[in-house]
Parts: sequence; C-alpha cells; structure tokens
Amino acid sequence: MPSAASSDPRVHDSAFLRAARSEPVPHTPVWFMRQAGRSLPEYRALREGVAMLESCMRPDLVVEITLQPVRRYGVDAAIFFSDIVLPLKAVGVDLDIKPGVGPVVSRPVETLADVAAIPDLTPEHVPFITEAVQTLVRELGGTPLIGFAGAPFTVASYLVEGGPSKEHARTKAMMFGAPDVWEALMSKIAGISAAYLAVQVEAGASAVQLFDSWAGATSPDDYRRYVMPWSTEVLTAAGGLGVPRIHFGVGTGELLGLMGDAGADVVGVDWRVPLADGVRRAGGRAVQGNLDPSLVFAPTEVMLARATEVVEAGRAAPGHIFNLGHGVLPSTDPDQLARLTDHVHSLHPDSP
Ligand code: 1CP
Repeated sequence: MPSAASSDPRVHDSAFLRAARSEPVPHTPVWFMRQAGRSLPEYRALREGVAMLESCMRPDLVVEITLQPVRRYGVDAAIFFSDIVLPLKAVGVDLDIKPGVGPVVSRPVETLADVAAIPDLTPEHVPFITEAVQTLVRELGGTPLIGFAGAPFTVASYLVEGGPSKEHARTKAMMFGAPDVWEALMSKIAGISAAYLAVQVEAGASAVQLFDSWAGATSPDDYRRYVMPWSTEVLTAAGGLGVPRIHFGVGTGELLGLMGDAGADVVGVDWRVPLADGVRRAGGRAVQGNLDPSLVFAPTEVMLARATEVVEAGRAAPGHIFNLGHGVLPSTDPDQLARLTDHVHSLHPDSP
C-alpha cells in the first residue's frame, strides 16, 4: 500500500506499530490519550498567555508540546498536539476553545444552508499542520507519531449543540428528525476528517486514531444507521494511506464490534468494559486500553496491580496497545504515569 509515513525503519519495527498490525512485540507498547496537556507543568508553562487554538496553529509550540510526554515518560508513541475542532477552525468555522469548557461554536448548525456554508478542507488550509508533523517526525527519530481526527458524530455534536453536551439532545433531534441535514453534515465532516488525516500521514504520521468520543450516546441500531456509514468513509480513506487505524469512543461497550467493522485495525476500549470482553467484542482485531484514568489517584501498588491485569487480559488479543480507558485527567501526577509506563514495559507481553 502507498504510504508517505515515516520511512525510519525503527518506526516501522516499533512495538507500537507491530502491536497495531497484530504482530509479536518485545514489550507491550504504551501511550496515554491526552498525554500532553494540563497534567504536565512544562505544558502549563509553555501555554501561559497562549490560547488553545493559537497554540495548535504554531508549529514551534505543537512540536514542543507533543515531545514533552515522550521525553518525560518514554512512551512508545507520540500523539500530535491539536484538537478535533481544529480543522473546522482552519476552514473558517467561527469557533473557539474556551478554558475550562471546551469547543464553543458561535452559530450552531441547523439547516442545509448552514452545512453548505462549511468549506471542504484542503492542505492549503493547514500548512502549519504539515510543517509541525514534518518537524516532529524528524525529532522523534524511532518513535512513531499518531495523527488524529474527530469522527463525524462527535464533531457534529459540537457543531449542532454549539458546545459540550451530556445528552446530545439537539444532535439526536437532527439525526432522527432531519435526515437530509444530518446526512449532509455527516458527509461534510467525513470529508474534512479524511482530508485532515491524509495531511498528517502525508507529512509523516505513521498511524491514525479516529476519536468518536461521544458515539456511545447511540444504540447499536442507531449507530449502524446514522453514524457508522460516515465513520466507515473516514476509516476506509485512511486505510488507503497505508497506516494502522485506531478507532475509539467512550461508553461504547455495545458498539465495539461495529466500531471494528467500520474499518479499524485497533479497537479502543474504555475502562467500563473488562478488557477480556473488549478483546472478544473486537472480533480478532488488536485492542487499545483500558486502565481507569482515576487509578492514578490510588496507591501506586494498587494502580500497578490493575495495570498488570490489563496487560494479562490483552494477551488474548492478536495485538494490545496499553493505554488509559480515556484521557489523562488534568490533576494526574505525572510521576504516576512514569511508573505506569515503566511497569508495563517490565512485564513480558506473551507470558505471565
Ligand atoms: O495528548 C495530547 O496531545 C492531547 C491532544 C488532544 C486531543 C487528542 C487535545 C488537546 N484534544 C484532543 C481530542 C479531543 N478534543 C477529543 C477526543 C478525545 C477525548 O475524548 O478526550 C474531544 C472530545 C475534544 C473536544 C475538547 N477539546 C474538549 C472536551 C469538551 C467536552 O465536550 O467535554 C476539551 C476540554 C477540549 C480542549 C482541549 N483540547 C486539548 C487540550 C489540551 C484541551 C484543554 C484546553 C487547554 O489546555 O486550554
């Protein structure tokens, strides 16, 4: 398959990419969703006085923030520092990321005309992404870089609700009640997310993760009908780039099989699902996860014992990438993540 991903042979043979391809590994690879960010004092220092979206558009900051957790923890992969709403901002949607809140959209999407007003994304919208990825891949050497995008449902929820939401009521009202607007919106976002992933891989990212954080708000039947076709479109396009695809959402225990079938090589499992069940539901695919992010607040020996259980359960899958079951909580003590990384690396991946 064609791929412009990093040509460094150490990246190709890394434990992270081997596990993502369901090949044997020398140790269980580890990275943490939201490993960069507020839990790190060096991140807080760098971000002082710089707005979130501005930091995502400055290659010098993106490079440094992405590298911080790799240096500190020796994790097996870096994740590109950005946000799922950045591509919308780049094409001109009027939105901001408000501190302590999250993404806020000034004019929520309601009609077909609102959807039509959102431009498609081309590489010319995001030259700063290409530059940051290229620099990062050079600096990372043998460590793979994960590119990412938001899946259509999760991105749509911000555009339709106008901000973070627990119930996704307006989103679902459109999904059930205005199928023409819903399909146009999902199709628009699928194109933007696929183009955004392509930019990252063409600049050298060697795996991608599609975040459908809020897809767990839908039932399996509704997921199949209203969500899955467009996630499949993004993952199929990403498959053509020749890199492994990770597909993750929160509270998606009932959807794991479908999320795999949408075109994932690795199914992300949140912490509510015992990993042994997640392995079964992933249907022969590699899995990623799934330590409860709150376990970092438990005594270290409790956290490490639970991490051992996760690694043991992961042995039943053809590939296992250790991660938390969702993002690092901002009040996490980084030293706990350092201990966790060392501990998982010390366990043999194949035998007790
Ligand atoms: O490790 C890293 O480098 C993290 C990079 C990263 C990622 C992967 C950020 C930076 N955002 C994301 C993805 C993202 N953004 C998701 C999917 C992952 C997940 O489920 O956690 C989602 C749902 C968002 C939307 C978003 N952006 C939220 C959630 C709001 C809600 O609905 O509850 C928030 C708080 C943001 C802002 C944001 N994005 C990233 C950071 C570090 C922050 C905090 C803002 C800041 O530091 O000023």
